[in-house]
Amino acid sequence: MVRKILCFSLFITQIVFAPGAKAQQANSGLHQQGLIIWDDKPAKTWMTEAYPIGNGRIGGMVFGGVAQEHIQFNENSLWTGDENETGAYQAFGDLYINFKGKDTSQKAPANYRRQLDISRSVQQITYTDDAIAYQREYFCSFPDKVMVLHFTAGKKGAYSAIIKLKDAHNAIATADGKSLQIAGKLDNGLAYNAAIVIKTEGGTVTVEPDGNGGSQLNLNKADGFTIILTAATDYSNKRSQHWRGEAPGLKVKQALTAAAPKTYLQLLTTHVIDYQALFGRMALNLGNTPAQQRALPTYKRLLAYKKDGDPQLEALLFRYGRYLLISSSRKGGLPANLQGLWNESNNPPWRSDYHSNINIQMNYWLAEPTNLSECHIPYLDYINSMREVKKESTRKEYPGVRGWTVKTENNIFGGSSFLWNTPGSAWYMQGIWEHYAFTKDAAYLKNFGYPIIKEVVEFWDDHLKRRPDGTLVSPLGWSPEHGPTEDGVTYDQEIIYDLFTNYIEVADILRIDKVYRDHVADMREHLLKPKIGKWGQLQEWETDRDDPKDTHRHSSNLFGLHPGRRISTIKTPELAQAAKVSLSGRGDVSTGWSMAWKMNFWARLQDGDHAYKILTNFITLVGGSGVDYNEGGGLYSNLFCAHPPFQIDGNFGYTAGVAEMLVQSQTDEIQLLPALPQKWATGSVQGLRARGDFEITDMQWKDGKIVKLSIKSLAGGQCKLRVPNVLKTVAAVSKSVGKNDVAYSFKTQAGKTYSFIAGS
Ligand code: FUC
Repeated sequence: MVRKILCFSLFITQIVFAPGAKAQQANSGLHQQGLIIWDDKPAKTWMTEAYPIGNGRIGGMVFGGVAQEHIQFNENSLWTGDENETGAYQAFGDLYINFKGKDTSQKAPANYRRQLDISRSVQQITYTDDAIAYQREYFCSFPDKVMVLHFTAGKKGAYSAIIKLKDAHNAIATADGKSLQIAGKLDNGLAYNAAIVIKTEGGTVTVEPDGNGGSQLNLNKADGFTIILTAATDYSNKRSQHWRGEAPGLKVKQALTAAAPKTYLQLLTTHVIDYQALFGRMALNLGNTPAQQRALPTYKRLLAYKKDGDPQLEALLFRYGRYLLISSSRKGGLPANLQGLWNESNNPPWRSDYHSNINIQMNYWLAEPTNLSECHIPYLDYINSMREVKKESTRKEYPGVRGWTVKTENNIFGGSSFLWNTPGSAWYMQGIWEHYAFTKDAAYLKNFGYPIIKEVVEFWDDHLKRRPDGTLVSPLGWSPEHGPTEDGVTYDQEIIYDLFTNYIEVADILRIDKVYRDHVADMREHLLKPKIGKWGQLQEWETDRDDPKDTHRHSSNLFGLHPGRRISTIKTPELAQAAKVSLSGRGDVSTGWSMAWKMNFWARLQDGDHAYKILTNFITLVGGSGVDYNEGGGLYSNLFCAHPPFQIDGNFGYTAGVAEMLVQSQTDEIQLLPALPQKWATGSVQGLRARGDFEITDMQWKDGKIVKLSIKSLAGGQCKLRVPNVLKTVAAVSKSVGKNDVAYSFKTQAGKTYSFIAGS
């Protein structure tokens, strides 16, 4: 399913521990490339200031205090609930390192620096205290299955601390040699276990009581130390095993036994190589920010953005979405939830769950276009793992139907709550289709994708209501999350249209089920079609009742424009125009994910300047408590998207939106620079992917015109391009020059790269 793709190698070299001038130089290099988020003080709040690290399964939020280091950590299968109760994603625990003799009210020293280097997925903290230079370096390793925290100092014996491991439920920490462990069971019987081991240079470590019936570690006069943390539960994504697998204590022990003998540098190198194999596949340049502004702490940079703009911050935020996906969604694990995998509460907003009416889908819009196909797999596996339990719950709600669908709120055991979101599973199928559309992996499509798509089609085959004139409507739907419940809601109709389209294409590609394929094509033909209403809008309901003043955050009636592919400015200009009218009515300011979706809509409407306007609204520092969503969305100083509160879909949707502004391929052609805003008149991108298994290995543009272009065809086949200006090439191409753009079509061979330059 997964192949190796060209890797733009970045910086494997170790940076932060280079002393003085060298470290500054290295940091300025990263600033120049837009690869650093940083702050000049420790984090006070989890949601808005702490920085995330993660390996797709274990995640940490780092506070970086001088007197006390606090790392709140998670493991993404720690859930309450079961097949019936939704439950909630849980916090796992906290690691505290209380440095002795420091005043906790102490201000950060003047040269304090806390930074997240997203080129290597490493967090670094440096400061000088009492004339001693301190350095910390943290990361979460996917290959080694551990979080690693490394402390060094400019003076021998500088570190004395009390180290505590705190369970977020009620287990006490027990000690075993130089390690601490927490182990327990949630009410649903899910067993969990986390442990740390400490390795020291010089000094001593002793175990002592923590005053709460458990143990803590007492570190004395170490020159430096490394803590290795890991966590696990006995969750398995197999219903046939009642959602339970290997004991977590065993998994924890195995990971620690394997990681502990390795040197810090070995662990770091393995991690950076693994991470960069994904992150390094893409590069983006949208213009330069003056060096002084670029070097500001991120929260100040966000403030300066409103006045001075900052193209490198815009590109950094694009990269950050990729960083967050790699950190929260890795092959073999669970998909990114509403908060990715970072969660400090046992009662988090919306359970930090999997919402099926926009949120989990939006989490994955960036996966294929931004060259992270492997990170898409957890979502697809999740869908697969839910099938059997969803079939049962669907049959209870809709007796006699085949297939399955979902409610809005979902956990990891198939349990769900809130209302039925009947097109939810059909929307999931778009993810299953897209993975094929981008990779052309026919074995995946046949063995994995097709059976799932078919059963969801069968659900609609049984559930759709046939009117006397033959029109098919989805019964009693609800346009999220407002309006009446009634037949033929546009949200439902358009998602079903998309599902049927995907099914028909899959059956054609695999040359199977011809009779059923024709039946589905006939059903698609009879679906109630989108309508244009009295103010020129794309109707949200069959009845023309849309309110032009409705600024609701959901724009579900526009699904056919994005992420669907029925509506396009080229093929269906009237519907595209109606979508534009509706979208304009919704306004430009909203909650985080809503604005991210609007960037994507405007990009699909080929209006780069409007997409950019939304993008600038999205880049707004949200202050206050950061939880009141009537205040509008934006970003916190850690660049987490503020719904508010923190919700990660906006980060992912932003990255997808930028990709959509530069390359689109949802129709049968690849459009380059379809929605380039004037502000990005000159720039370059490497590594975006297009449907048909093409990679835009290099695209450079100047004054809105492409000057250099290389496209790699990984699967062969016809390549159809639509570009803003005439190009020169040595390949045999057919060309047609239009009013606003030029279309090219040429045959490609698998593995070959095709290059173009501006010309006539
Ligand atoms: C949907 C949205 C809310 C929020 C929640 C998690 O219900 O309407 O805005 O994002 O999901």
